[in-house]
Amino acid sequence: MAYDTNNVFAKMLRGEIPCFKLYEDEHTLAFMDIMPQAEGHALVIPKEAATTLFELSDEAAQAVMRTVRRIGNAQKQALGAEGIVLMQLNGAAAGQSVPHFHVHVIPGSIADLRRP
Ligand code: DGP
Repeated sequence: MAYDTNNVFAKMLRGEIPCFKLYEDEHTLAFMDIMPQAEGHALVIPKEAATTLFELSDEAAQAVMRTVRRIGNAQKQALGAEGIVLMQLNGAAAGQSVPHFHVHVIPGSIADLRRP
């Protein structure tokens, strides 16, 4: 699937729209989710233009998971979270709404997540 350069996370990476930034390095950006499922709900994205896991390079996947672990550790420290839920949707059929690869990093338990 062709990458849509006008998606909201691509605009964020270009600095065209603001976000509550938590962490940034050469390959990744982490920021607060605008529609949090729980307190501290964060998103981690690669800077690489990838729509889903299936377009993501191995290098970007590794960098994303390194940042996910960093954010999860920060959530444990800052919020006292005992559990961290990771969620990652691929394709509109899975419910993915923003077509730029992202990992949800959510403090708490799967049992507490808001369901549609
Ligand atoms: P998904 O359903 O996995 O594609 O989740 C997309 C998430 O992106 C959803 O939890 C809300 C979040 N989101 C959408 N637009 C924005 C935005 O403009 N800013 C931020 N911070 N998050 C957004």
